Amino acid sequence: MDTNAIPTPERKKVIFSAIQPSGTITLGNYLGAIKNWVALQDDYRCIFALADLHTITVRQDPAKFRQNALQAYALLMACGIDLEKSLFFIQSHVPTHAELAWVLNCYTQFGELSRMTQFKDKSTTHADNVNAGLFTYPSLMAADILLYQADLVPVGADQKQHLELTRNIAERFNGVYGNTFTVPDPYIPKTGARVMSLQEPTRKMSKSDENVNAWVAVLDKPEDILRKFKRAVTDSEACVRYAEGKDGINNLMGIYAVMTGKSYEEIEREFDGRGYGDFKAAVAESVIAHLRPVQERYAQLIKDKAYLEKCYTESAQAAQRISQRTLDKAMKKIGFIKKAF
Ligand code: ATP
Ligand code: LTN
Repeated sequence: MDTNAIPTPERKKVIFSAIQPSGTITLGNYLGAIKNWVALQDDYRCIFALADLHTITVRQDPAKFRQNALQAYALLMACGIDLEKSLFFIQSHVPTHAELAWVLNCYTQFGELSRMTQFKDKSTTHADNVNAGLFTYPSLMAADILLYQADLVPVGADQKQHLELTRNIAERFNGVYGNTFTVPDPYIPKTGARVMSLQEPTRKMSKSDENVNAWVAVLDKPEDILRKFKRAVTDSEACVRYAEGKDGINNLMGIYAVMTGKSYEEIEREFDGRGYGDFKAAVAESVIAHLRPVQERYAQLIKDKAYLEKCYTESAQAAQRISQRTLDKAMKKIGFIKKAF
C-alpha cells in the first residue's frame, strides 16, 4: 500500500481562552465571548478555563466567590461548552498555572507591567487595594496561554494588550533558551458582537456596572429582560435605522441581528413606520427566546453538583498532564534540578 497516498490529518490548532467568575455573566459576555467559544469547538482543539486565580486580585467574599465560580461553570456548560470536544477546567485546580506564572514573572519587566492600561485603570478604581497580584496579572495570563502551546487566543479588545505582552514574554524566553513556547496570535471572530450598556450606549455592557438596568444577565428572568430593554436609552427620532449618533438603536439592532440572523436592512424594513416600543419588545422577545434553552439547561446542571464536580475534575486532570510537560520543559531549560519523584 502506498502510505504516501493517505493524507495525514492536520493537527488541529489549539485555542485557549478563559473568563473570570467575577459576577453575573451578561449578554455582553455571552455574545462577545462565550457564543464564539462554543462555535470554535468543532474546528479547533479548545481549552477553556475559569480564571478564578485572576479574580482574587479584587477582594472577594468567600461564600459569594465560591457560588459565582460554580454558577459560572454550570452556565458555560449550559451555553454549549462540550466536554466531549473541549477541556473546561477551573484554573486554581491546576497548579502549573501559578508555578509557571512565578517563572514568567522573572522574565517580565516592571516597566512592561506598568504600561498595562488595565492595571492603570484598576489601580484607580480599587485604589485601596493595589496589590502585587493586580500588577502581575498579565504574567499569570501568559502562563495560562503558554502552558498549552496555544496557537490562538480569542480575547476582547480590552485583553489585546495582555496578549501582546504574552507574545513578548514567549519570544524573549525562546530567544534565550531556544524554542519552548508557541507564540500565540489573537483570534478575532468573524462575527463578534460588542454589546453596549442599555443605559449609556457609548460604553460597553459591563457586569460591574452598578446600574442593573444597564446590563442583561444570561440568567435574568424574562420579565426582567423585557423591563430592561423597554427602559433602554434610545433617541428622539423614532425611526429604527442604523446610523451614526444613534448608539442606543444601533446597539439594539446589533443584538437583534445576532439573535434573529437578520441583516440591518431587513430589520429596518420590518420596523418601518413602527415605534421604538414595538422594536424594543421584539428585541427583548428574541433575547428571551434565545436564552430560554440555556436557562433550562442551567437549572438542570446546577442541581447536579456531583456531575459538575466530575466534569471539572476530569478536565483539570487532563489539563494538568498537558501543562506539566510545558512547565517541565521550561524549568529544565532554565537549569532547575529535575525532580526525582
Ligand atoms: P468587568 O465588568 O468585571 O470588567 P466584563 O463584563 O467587562 O467584566 P470580562 O470578564 O472583562 O467582562 O470579559 C469576559 C469576556 O467577555 C471577554 O472576552 C470580553 O471581551 C467579553 N465581553 C465583556 N463585555 C462585553 C461586551 N459588552 N460586549 C462584547 N464582549 C464583551
Ligand atoms: N483576563 C481575562 C481572562 C483570562 C484570559 C486568560 C483570557 C485569564 N487568563 C488567558 C484569555 C487567555 C479577562 O479578564 N477577560
